[in-house]
Amino acid sequence: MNNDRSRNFFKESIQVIPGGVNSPVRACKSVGAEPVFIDRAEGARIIDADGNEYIDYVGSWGPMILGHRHPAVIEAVRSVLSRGTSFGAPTDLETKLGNIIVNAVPSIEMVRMVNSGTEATMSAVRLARGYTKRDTIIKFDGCYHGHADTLLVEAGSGVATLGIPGSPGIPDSVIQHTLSLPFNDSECIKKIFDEKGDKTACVIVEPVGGNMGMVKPVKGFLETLRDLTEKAGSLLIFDEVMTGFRVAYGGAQSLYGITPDLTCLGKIIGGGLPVGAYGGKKKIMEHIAPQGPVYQAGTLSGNPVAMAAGIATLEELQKPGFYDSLEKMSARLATGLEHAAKNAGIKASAANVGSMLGFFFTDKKVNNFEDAKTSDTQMFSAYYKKMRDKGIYLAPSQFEALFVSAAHNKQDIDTTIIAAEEVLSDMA
Ligand code: KE4
Repeated sequence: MNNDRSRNFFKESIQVIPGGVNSPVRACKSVGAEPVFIDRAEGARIIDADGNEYIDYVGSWGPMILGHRHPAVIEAVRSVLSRGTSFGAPTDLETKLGNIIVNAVPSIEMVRMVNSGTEATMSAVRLARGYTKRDTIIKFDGCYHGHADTLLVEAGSGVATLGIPGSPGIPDSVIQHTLSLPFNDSECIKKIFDEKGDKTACVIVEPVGGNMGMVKPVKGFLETLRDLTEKAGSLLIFDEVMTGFRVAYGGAQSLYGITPDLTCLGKIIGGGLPVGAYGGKKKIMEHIAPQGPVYQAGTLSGNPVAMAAGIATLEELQKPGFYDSLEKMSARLATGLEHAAKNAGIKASAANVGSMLGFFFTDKKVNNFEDAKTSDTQMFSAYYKKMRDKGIYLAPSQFEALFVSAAHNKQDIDTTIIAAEEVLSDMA
């Protein structure tokens, strides 16, 4: 595969951008590869600067659930562009997207738009602390909630990929109130709540782990979080930046029947443009400025072009049968990958929740970050590079999820499975 143009672009970008990328995991450092620079994308495919075409399972890390350049999204963006790009004043598009979200997500009665998932979780935690007047926050090892100081502790995603403990530049005084516990360990958090429940502002959790690879909640775990926080007067925050509108139209909370106090969203609700959001019960959200005293602001929050892309995307998701066919395609892929590994005699497991998939190079049942870290990351690196050479574009990290879009068809899935069979038997 010729990557000359990408290689030259990378030589240039590393002169002016740290690591040559604007988000660390894109540098493909942990898999010992160089990034390909993308020229364009269409449907389930992306095409790089050298004209190489790939079936895309990154989907811009989640937003592209419809596939790239969906006509409805492109048309909606074009229509707004004919009237302007940003006004710094309210537009009815923000109310329209807000209403779609309120009607879709069980826990959300009121919602604030921001520009990223990081802003959403950072603001939700500040709101929880302001509302409860408590300082302690609890997260889970391997869960990643963006790069706000208070949450960059034992995080997943790029932090796990690069194997860095957290980050320099965050004073102990800032994270002294942040506890990170093992995901899926109900006994552990029960003990912590016995000691600290009445000091805990919130528990923030990815209801399906997506930043340590894909890790499902074990039976009773989410229910325990709901029960403990309810009794202690703490808030339960579901970080659905990845799972929101991904695993179901109402997100993981609708799938598992748990109603959190606050929900963070991002990715899909922007349809590929920068949008995050946080929302929840009116009595909590009314504490947000200018209605209440908890401050949060943003120059481009609710940007009309981004709102239009989000509205067009969510309206497509409302179409009957959308999630059923996505689930079928995703399950087909997960089963195919698992069989490919088994037939090659390679220790690996695959699973999906809706169109969010995980593929671990370990035969251990993966219920938490420690389990995930038993995966053979060397095997993953070889797999990543060989699959990319066969035109399959995967996330360049064992600690990320894969995403299937509505644009992926049976042929794409079967091509991917065949590529995996060839690569894995070659690696065995
Ligand atoms: P952003 O600030 O990147 O929009 O969202 C942060 C975030 C918050 N919560 C969850 C559950 C997330 O998955 C994310 C961001 N996800 C990563 C990939 N797993 C974004 C990709 C990247 O960092 O480049």
